[in-house]
Amino acid sequence: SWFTDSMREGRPVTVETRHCIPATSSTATECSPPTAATNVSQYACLRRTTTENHNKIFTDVFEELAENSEFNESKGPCLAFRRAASVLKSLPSAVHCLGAIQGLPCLGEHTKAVMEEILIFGRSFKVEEVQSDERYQALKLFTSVFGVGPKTAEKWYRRGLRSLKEILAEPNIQLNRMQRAGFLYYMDISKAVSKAEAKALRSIIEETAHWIAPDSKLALTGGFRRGKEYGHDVDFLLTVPEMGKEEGLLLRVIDRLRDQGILLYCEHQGSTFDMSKLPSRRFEAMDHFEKCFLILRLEEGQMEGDGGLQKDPGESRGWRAVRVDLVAPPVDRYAFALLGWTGSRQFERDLRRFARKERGMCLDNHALYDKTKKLFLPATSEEDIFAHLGLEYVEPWQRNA
Ligand code: DCT
Ligand code: MG
Repeated sequence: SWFTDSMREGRPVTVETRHCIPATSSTATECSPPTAATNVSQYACLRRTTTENHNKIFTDVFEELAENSEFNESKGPCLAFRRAASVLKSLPSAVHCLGAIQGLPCLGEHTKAVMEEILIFGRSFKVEEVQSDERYQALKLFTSVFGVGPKTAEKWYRRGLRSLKEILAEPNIQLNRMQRAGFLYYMDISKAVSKAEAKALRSIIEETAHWIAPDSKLALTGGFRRGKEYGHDVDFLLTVPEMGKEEGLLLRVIDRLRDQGILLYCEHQGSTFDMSKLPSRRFEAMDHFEKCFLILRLEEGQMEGDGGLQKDPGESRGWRAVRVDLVAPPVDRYAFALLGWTGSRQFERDLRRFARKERGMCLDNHALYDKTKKLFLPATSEEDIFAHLGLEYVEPWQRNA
């Protein structure tokens, strides 16, 4: 009520903070910036970002605004919101006043106005407007189905469809195989996957791979490698020490998973990787390695000690479905694939941008190319790649940008 009282009386409002010295002039915008703000880089690969996010109240809002911009195909604003969220995630403490973000990169007038709303009112009217928008709600719901991207979601929305039930009831809609699996396992795969579940899957797939190729290696990548407790899927890289021996391995692993009765869905993509076609001129969303997008059946009994399955209380069935991505790069591309698949997406974007803008190099999931020297830089570890880029090594758990 101190706030509403001061508003009524037209008095300026002080937002008390732990990290800023409240200015005597007492407005939300006028407290001194922490010294740390002055040396935060615009590149996520020059920042350390753990899973501990002290500014979730802002970053959640920015991520929703980014998603909305993406639905509206507003690329500029989308990137601006994503970058703002990423910078705030890297801060060592919570922002309590606008003064604290002075000098930080990637925070423009627009994003600052949103933050001011949150600081003063404890909520963002802008994001509430977005959340109550019928189109946003429908597109968010539709794209939450595995296999449904923004284009398909938009098409369904334009046909007047608003709920998943309506889509399933619409006779003229032809779902592809991936979308049918997405709907079939919707309740399970829209539930977060826990670290314990990821570890259980790791053991299962590793055992399967070893049975086929005893010298194969399975690496957990994606969010779990960055130390996240939960994810929307589980990402793995599968390799063998000898070049070329990876060919056909993934298909055999898939067959074996099917024999074990745990393969609920599989979309396999053969390798289209061709070193002679690199460096790629345009940015591609997907790399060219052999991979498969799976839905696996995880049994309660396969969970080791630390925790049961993530499912609704009262759910009696002893298994759940989990989304798994399995990628099989040739071993000489392993370091690049590992770096790329570890993410986060924002960290990867900024690594590539840094390489291009600051080093005249071209980085993707396959290779690092020096455009001045006109040569590919070899790497057997992630450390090698950071070294080529002249960057201090950033540990996976510091890449949650
Ligand atoms: N990636 C990639 N190419 C793709 C898809 C993903 O290089 N076509 C990278 C970017 C991040 C990483 O792989 C893992 O992708 P996600 O599983 O989507 O992200 P995540 O960080 O693991 O998030 P979540 O915890 O929600 O799975
Ligand atoms: Mg993932």
